[in-house]
Amino acid sequence: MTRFLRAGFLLAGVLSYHPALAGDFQDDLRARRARVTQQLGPQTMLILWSAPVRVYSLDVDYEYRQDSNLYYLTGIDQEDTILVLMPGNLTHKEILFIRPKDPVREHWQGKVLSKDEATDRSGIATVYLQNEFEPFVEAMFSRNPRRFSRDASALEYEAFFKALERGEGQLALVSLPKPGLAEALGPNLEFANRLKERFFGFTLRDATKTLAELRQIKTPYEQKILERSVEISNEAHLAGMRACRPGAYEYEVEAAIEYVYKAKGALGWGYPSIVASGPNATVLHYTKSTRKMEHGDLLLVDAAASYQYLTGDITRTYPVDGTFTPIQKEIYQIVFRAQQEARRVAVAGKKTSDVHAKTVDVIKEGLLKLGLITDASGDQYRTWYTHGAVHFIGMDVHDVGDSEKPLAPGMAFVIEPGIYVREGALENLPKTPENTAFIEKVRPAYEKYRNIGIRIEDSFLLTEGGLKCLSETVPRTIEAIETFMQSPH
Ligand SMILES: [Mn+2]
Repeated sequence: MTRFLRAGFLLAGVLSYHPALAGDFQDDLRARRARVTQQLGPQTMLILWSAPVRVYSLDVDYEYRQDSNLYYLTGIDQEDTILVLMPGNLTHKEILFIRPKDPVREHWQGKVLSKDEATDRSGIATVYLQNEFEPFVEAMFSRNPRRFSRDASALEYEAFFKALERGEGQLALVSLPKPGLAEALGPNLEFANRLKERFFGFTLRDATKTLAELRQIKTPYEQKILERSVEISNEAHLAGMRACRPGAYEYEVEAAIEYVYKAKGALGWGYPSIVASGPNATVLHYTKSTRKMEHGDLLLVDAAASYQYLTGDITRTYPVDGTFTPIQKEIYQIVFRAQQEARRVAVAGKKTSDVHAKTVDVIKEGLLKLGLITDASGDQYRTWYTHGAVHFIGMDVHDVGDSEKPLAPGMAFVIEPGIYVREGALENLPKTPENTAFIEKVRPAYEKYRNIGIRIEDSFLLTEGGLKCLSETVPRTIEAIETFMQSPH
C-alpha cells in the first residue's frame, strides 16, 4: 500500500481474540498505559474516545473498527468506550467508561462487556458507565468530586486539583484537527471548547505525538503478533499466486487471498486488497478487481491481513501466465535492485529518508538506461516513481511515528519502490519547452514500456540483530516467481 505523502487515511479491520496470549496482552496493555502516564504527568487528564459507528447504508453499519489509540491502551473493541488517565491520582489513575448492558439490544447486536469483563480484558480496575462520564469530568474540573460520588475523597484527586488551582492543569486529547486541514471541528475539540467555557485552570494539550512515539516502537508482544499477522499475509499471497491464470478475473485472486485471512483467524484485511492486472497496475490504489486477466499481463497484488489489530503490507508483481516478457523483466530488475540496495541502508541510526534516497538512486540509474528519463540529476524520475518507499506499519497500515527519528530496534516498516509507466503520464506534464523536449526524447521508451506497473514491497522489523524481513517467504526474484507460477498447483 502506497502512502499519500501529505495526508493519511483511515482503514478498517476487525479483531480476533486468542485467549492463549491473553495474559501477555494485558501485561502489555498495562505497560503501555504506564508509559503514557509517565509522560503526561500529575497535572494532566487524558481523555480518549472510541471510534464512532459508521453507517454503510440505511440501517446497516460498517463492521466496527476501534480507534487505534483507544485499542492500543485498552484492548477493547466496543463502541461507546472512553478512557480517562489521571496520572496524579492516588489509586485510580486509569478509568474506563463503557456502555451499559441492555438485554434487548444484546439480543439484536450481540453481547456487551460487563464491568468485570471490561476489567478482565483491559486490566483497568475502575470501570464506570457511559452516562457517568460527563458528571465525572465536571466534578473533576470543578474540583468537587462529591458532585460525582458522595463517598469520593478530594485526596484521591489532589494533584490534579492543585494543578487546576495553580492554573497549570492540562486536558490532553489526541487527534485534534490540524490547523490548515479542511476538516470540520472534531468532536474532541468541541468537547474541550465546551469545558473551557465553563471551567478554569487548565490548558489543552495535544497528546497525539506522545502516543505516536510509543506506537512507533513495537513491544516484544506486538512484534510477535505482527510477525504472525505477516505470516498469514504471506500465505495469502501464495494462495493468490496459485489462483492467478490467464482468463481468470482479478476478484478470483482477491477471493483466494482473503479466504486465507479468515481461515487463519485474521478475520479481515488491514487495507482493501489491490489486485491490479495489466494497465490497472499503474493505478496505485486500484481496488475494483473486475478485470479479466490475459496472457502477457503482469498482476500487481498489494494486500495484507489485519490480525489482532496489527497489519503488515506486502506487494508482489508477477506474470499472469508464469513467464515475464523481456521488456517486463527490464523494469522488474530495476525495482528489485532498488529494494535490495535500500534494505542494506535500513540499519539503526539511518533515517527512512536515507532508505528512500537509495531507491531513488537505483531507479534513476535504471530509468536513464532504458531511456525513460534523459537526466538522472533532477526530478524527471518522478514521472514514473510517484511515491515514497518507506512508511511504518503497525495498528494502521501507514502507521504513526516520527519519520525524522533515526531507525531503531522495535520499529516496523516497509520498503516499496515502484515504477509506473502509465497512460497519459507524458501528456499530462505541464506544457513547458523543457517538458516538450523531454517528451520527445523519451516517447519511444514510453511506447515500449507503457502500461507496465511494478511495485515490490516487503514488511520489515528492525531488531537488535539487524533488519528482519517478515515477508521473505513470498517469491520475489524473477526466477523464484517463475518457478512458483509454473509449478503445478
Ligand atoms: Mn505500503
